[in-house]
Amino acid sequence: MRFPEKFLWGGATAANQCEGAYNEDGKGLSIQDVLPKGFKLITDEPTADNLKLKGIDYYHRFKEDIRLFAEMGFKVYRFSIAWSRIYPTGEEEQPNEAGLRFYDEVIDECLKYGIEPLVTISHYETPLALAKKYNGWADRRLIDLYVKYCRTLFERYKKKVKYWITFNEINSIIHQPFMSGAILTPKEQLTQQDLYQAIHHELVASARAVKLAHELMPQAMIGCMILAVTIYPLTPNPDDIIEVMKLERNTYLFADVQVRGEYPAYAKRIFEENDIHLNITNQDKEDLKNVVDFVSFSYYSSNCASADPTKGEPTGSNMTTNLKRNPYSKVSEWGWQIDPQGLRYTLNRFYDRYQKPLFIVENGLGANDELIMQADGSYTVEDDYRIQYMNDHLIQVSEAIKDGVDVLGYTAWGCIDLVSCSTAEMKKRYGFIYVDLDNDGIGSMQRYKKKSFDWYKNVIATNGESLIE
Ligand code: BGP
Repeated sequence: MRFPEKFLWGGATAANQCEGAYNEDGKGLSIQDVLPKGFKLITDEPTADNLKLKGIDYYHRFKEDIRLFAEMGFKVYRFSIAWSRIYPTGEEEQPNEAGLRFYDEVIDECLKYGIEPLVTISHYETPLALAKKYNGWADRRLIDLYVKYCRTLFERYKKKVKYWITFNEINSIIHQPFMSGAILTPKEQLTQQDLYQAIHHELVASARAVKLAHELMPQAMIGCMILAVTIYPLTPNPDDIIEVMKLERNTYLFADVQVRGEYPAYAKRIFEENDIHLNITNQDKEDLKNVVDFVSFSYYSSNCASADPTKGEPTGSNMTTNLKRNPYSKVSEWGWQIDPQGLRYTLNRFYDRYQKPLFIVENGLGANDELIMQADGSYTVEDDYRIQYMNDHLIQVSEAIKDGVDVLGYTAWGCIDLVSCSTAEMKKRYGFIYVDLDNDGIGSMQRYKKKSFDWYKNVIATNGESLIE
């Protein structure tokens, strides 16, 4: 058996990339509603060219979508709750009942099919009002507002939701302070002091959410979520090895704090050398001791790094800094390097470091799909490239399991096509299900099963035995 009997197979989405209905039923604006082109903040009002305002109309079609997930045999479905549906500005006294009711329905729909909900509490969708009023996570007051929001969710869904994630890709704030941290100060002007103080606030907020979850839901499992920036040295030059070690710490720092309950030893040097003097209260230190139950992460690709910035060819990735191409890796249409073994490596590195259960909550191939008509008149996408990508990555997951790594599950990113995060376009598709909507926002929104739909269904039905080595 390649995978444990209870392995949680499934898929993942995020509210801001699929729901649409950006101003329905009392929802407030989120930072995503003003990001029509991806990361860059151009205006602070919603504009018609923002595909996320309509999304894939999941808000009105989630029943059909979850039925399709159930047809594939999903055991788990990861989705996020839009904070601004529950607290439109983040600061209301009472939560928005219509927002809570929507997620009641989503959760009930999952449970109807025996699908375990896995809820991301904050997936790049802080209420815009908190960005404008407080400069987002740069302000300590966000901690209490987030914990209040968590309490509302835990009290409402505690009988139905066992798996929770506090912040999506929490370490991405280093690269994208607005999208990840709702910090309006442009990245170029943001001091390391303010950035790391904001990071500290998020880490404390996450720990307090863990504490509260354990109090209110003793059966629950609550985890952190890390963007796995997997890096190899460009050459065996020891300078490159040390460079990789330093860059990895941009990622590990976040998991180290959330898993071990305190800042790692190397943080001291990072802070000293960057003139960072954090305001860490005694209460913060106590709060940080509430550590997560599992470590979840996204993995799409790996990169190389060199101590010499003139060496190697840059990858151009906007989620990482100064990374280089690996001559041994293939590249996706969007320039993301493809490295299935990197997933085995990443799983082992996390497990060696933490000995906590791991959850792969994002992985997949963003590609330009073509809908074609078959002989019987029905439509599909022949996405053999996606099948290959996932097959190869899942084989490496099974290798990691053989290595002894405890892997709770795997949720394929964008199991239904949705608006991309980094480029806010529709044509970068990840799904097993095609959605008829183009980059100009035109299309019927109709859903079609791709070839990978039946392929994944079979992988789940055979618990991974159908994968090809
Ligand atoms: C992660 C995000 C997701 C997602 C994915 C793919 O960083 O957590 O929200 O979209 O990346 O990225 P993209 O949509 O840019 O291809």
